[in-house]
Amino acid sequence: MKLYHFPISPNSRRVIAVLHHLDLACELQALDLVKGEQLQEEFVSLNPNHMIPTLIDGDFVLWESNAIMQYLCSKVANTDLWPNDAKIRADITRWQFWQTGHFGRACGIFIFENLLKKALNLGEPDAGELAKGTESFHRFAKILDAHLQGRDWLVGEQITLADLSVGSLLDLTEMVAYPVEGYKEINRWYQALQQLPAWQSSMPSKL
Ligand SMILES: N[C@@H](CCC(=O)N[C@@H](CS)C(=O)NCC(=O)O)C(=O)O
Repeated sequence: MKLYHFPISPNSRRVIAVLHHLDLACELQALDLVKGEQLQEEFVSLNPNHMIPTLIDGDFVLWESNAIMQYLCSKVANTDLWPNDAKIRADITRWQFWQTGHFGRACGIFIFENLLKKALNLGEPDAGELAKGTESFHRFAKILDAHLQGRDWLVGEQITLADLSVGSLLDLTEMVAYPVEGYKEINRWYQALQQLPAWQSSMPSKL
């Protein structure tokens, strides 16, 4: 297998953590998004969205980080990351959709305004956009914090794909200044996630 990725991207990191946790062999091919390497014809022919992460497994090409994570888990007989139970899988998938559709979009405003604009020479952060991002971040962070009260992990008693998908967003907290201080449960849970060996070994060197 081969995975196209960008080292500091949370979307990449959550997939690489799964590869490490499951001990699956996969060649990692970094694309420099700042230089626009994802726009090369060869890559666009694999993923017309020109986005990482993108997995190649023989003649099968798969994009969308959460789909890749589920696919990787389906390669092993059994894993706590993706237990073989319909309700647990639906619950994990719920949080993965929530990450993509809601909390991740709020975080994305901070990533664009406070990190990408500078990297791509697109000007200063827009205060109005950051205010919208802050409102949206709090809306969803409150839900996450409340859910984590009295729980170690998002779904069931073990760490699952749900924790990797949602937790990876917080990797960029220092770089993009998410207003996460005061969310006691989120901070406790994110600290615990960092103890997972696969989380540590998948930490990009540039973070
Ligand atoms: N929903 C996608 C998001 C992927 C994504 O946003 N990738 C960004 C980097 S984090 C990208 O490749 N952007 C390059 C571009 O849009 O040209 C996933 O979860 O895989």
